Amino acid sequence: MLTRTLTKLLDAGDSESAEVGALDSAFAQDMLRALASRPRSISPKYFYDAQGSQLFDRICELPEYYPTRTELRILTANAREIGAHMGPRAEIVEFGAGSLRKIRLLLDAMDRPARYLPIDISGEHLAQSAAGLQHDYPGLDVQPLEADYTQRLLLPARLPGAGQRVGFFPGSTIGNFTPQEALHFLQIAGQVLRGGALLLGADLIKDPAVLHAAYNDSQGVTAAFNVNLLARANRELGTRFMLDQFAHSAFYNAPQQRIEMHLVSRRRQQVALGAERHEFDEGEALHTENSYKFTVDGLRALAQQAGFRPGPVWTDEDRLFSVHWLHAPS
Ligand code: AVJ
Repeated sequence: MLTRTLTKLLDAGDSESAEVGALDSAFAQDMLRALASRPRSISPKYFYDAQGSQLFDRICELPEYYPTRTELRILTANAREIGAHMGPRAEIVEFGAGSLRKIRLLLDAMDRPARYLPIDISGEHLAQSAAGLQHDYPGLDVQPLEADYTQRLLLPARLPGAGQRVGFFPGSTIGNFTPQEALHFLQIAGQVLRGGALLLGADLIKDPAVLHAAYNDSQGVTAAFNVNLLARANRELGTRFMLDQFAHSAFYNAPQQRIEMHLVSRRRQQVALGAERHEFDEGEALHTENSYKFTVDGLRALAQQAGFRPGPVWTDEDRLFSVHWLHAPS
């Protein structure tokens, strides 16, 4: 059943189409490192090629995946108040802008927003969405930036006459970082947003059964999203991962307060990357994602440690998800 779903959802990838020179890419380098290390793990940022971004959009529509729709509900219910915090002519920097649905909600509640700078690693997806947004908001200066915001943050200088610079980091993507990496990201964000603020979405600790279901949906879309990492490697790097020989595994690690996703080899097998051969034993895994969950107070403490001054917090009735206003250092 899983296999059938996977073949429906995934382009199996064809090693013939892997580009020459692709082995120099950051993805190739990190995949090589992942295959050589124990335990094997790779950054979840590589999920988001065109296909992965599409699969993620489908995850957001799943009945079990509550974060996206809950955050949208929180933003909708509090848009006026959030808009008031932003003030006139504000400039928004969005980290990891995906489909740009959430930002429209904010823009509509803001007083003459001056500029919007979406940053995303998936350039094609971003350029498309940004063009659509620019069309709908002709008075807004939209400047998409294809970049990896976990590596560096080089932003254009502030617009003359603009209001405060507000960072927007929705979706609980901060949960992909270890606590130490999250602290580091917040410190860098604090510098870029100096004198402004950060609007941050964070998923909350809750009944493990609810968390488990959100990453083990009945339609197998999350499984396909996970396996797409290997399909992408087949397409771009010429590896020949046998996609149906890897099982999606996602579970809540309570002591670490995180969902972990892994790809578990169903049998002993070899994969090739360039000149190297790597073996997976039966049951051996590639760790593909951590998705940390937070308490409201824990997140505020983390932000404070990075130099932010925590402001208002908005949550839903069931306290599934939280949205935080954090004042950046001055
Ligand atoms: C985009 C990182 C917030 O962790 O919930 C969804 C990614 N992974 N289903 C998350 C994801 C599996 C998502 N983030």
